[in-house]
Amino acid sequence: MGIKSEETKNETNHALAKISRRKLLLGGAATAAVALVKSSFGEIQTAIPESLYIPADPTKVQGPPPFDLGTRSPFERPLKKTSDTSSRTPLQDLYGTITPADLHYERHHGGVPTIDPEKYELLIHGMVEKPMIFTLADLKRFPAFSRICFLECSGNFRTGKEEMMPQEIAGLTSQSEWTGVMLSTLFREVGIKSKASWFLAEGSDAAVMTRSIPLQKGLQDGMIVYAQNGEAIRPQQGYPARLFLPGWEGNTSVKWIRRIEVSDQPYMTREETSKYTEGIKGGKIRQFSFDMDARSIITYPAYPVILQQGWVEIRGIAWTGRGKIVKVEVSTDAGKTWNSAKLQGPVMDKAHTYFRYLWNWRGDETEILSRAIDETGYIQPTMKQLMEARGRDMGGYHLNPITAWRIKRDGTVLFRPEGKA
Ligand SMILES: Nc1nc2c(c(=O)[nH]1)N[C@H]1C(S)=C(S)[C@@H](COP(=O)(O)O)O[C@H]1N2
Ligand SMILES: [Mo]
Repeated sequence: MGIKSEETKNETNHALAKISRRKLLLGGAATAAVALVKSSFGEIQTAIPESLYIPADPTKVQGPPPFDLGTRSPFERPLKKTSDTSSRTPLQDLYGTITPADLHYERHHGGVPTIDPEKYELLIHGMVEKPMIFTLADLKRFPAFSRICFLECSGNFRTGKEEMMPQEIAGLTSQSEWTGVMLSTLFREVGIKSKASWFLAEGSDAAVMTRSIPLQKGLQDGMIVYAQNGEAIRPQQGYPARLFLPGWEGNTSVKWIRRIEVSDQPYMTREETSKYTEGIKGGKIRQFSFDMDARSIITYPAYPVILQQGWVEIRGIAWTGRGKIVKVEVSTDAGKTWNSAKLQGPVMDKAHTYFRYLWNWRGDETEILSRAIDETGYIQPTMKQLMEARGRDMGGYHLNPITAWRIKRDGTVLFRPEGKA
C-alpha cells in the first residue's frame, strides 16, 4: 500500500466516519463506530464508539485506521469526581505515578478562564531594576526545564463514611511532568533589587487569585510552566501558563498567571489571611504553611474492591513536599507491626512515589495501613496524633493522616473514617 497524503488520509477518515453504525455492525468491516468531535481547530475524528462491536476473532476483521486523536479503551472509564469547584483524581484507577492530564484534579475559585495565547502577557514589576512584560513566545524562548512533581491541594482530606474510595479521601493530588522556565531565569532578566524578599503572584481568572510567596522559594525551584505531560498545559491547569512551586500547597501555584510584583513584605491577601490558615493550640492561627507534609495512601486494595484470599500486592503512593520519600511502611495487622514496602525507583524529589508490598491474606478480618517517612525524618501521623498536636480547631487544611482500610471476612474493603467529616 502506498503512502497516502495527509489529505486523502483525512478523506478516508471522514468517509469512515460517515458509515452508519448499522452498516458497521452488519458488515463488520470496521470494529467501531467513529465519532466526530468539534474542537476549536475544526472537526476531528476519534474512535469513541457509539456502540461497541466486539468481533469474535479480532484477527479476522480489519480494525479502524488511525485517528487524529487517541482514545482510551472503551472498557476503561476512569472518571474524576466533580463538585462545583473541584474535581478529584481517581487514584484507585491509576498505575505508577503519572496522572493523565485529563484526570488531573482541578480546583477553581472562579471557574476556568479562556485565554488567547496570542494575547497572553506576564508582567514582572515592583522591586526590580527593569519591569518587563513577557509574552508566551518570550517565555518559550528561555531555556526550558522539565520536572516530574506532584501538585496537591492543602484541603486534600475527606472523611465521613466507610464507603469512600481513595479518590474521595485524597483525590486532590496529581502528578505531571511540568515544563517551563525557571523563575530564577526571569528574575535575573528583570534584576531583583537587593532589599526584596517576597513577591505577589496574581492570576487572570474571575477570582483574581493572589498569593504572596517568599522570594527565596521562587529563586530555589519556582517555575512558570506552560506544558504538562508533553503537551500544552490544559485550560483547567492554567493555560497558557501558571506558577508552579514544587512541594508547596496547591493554592500557591497560581494558574493563568498574569502578574508578579516583587516586594519586601507579604501582601496579606484574602487567600492567606481569611483562608489557607490553620488553627493551632492556644487559640492561635498558623499562617503561611507552605510545605505539604509527607503522606501515603494504599490505592489497592481499597473500597470498593472485593478481595480474594491468597497473595495480594498492596499498592499505593507516598509523597512529601519536603524532598524525597525514604521509606513507606505497611501494616497488615491494624498497626501492631510495620514492614517496609518496596519503593519504585527512581525516587524523585517532591514526587509521588509508587510503593508495593506483597501480602498473603488468609481470610481473617483485619486492617491494612501505610505510613510515609521522608528524608527529614518526618513520619506520617495518625489522625489522633494530628489532633493532639494541633488542637481542636485545626480546621480542614494540611491533614495527612494515616489511612486505614478494613478488610472484612467476605473480602469487602472499607475505609475507616476518622476525624471531622
Ligand atoms: N488563578 C488561580 N490559581 C489557582 C487557583 C484558582 O482558583 N485560581 N486554585 C488554586 C488551588 S486552591 C489549587 S489546589 C491549585 C489547583 O490546581 P489544578 O486545578 O491545576 O489542579 O491551583 C491553585 N491556583
Ligand atoms: Mo487548593
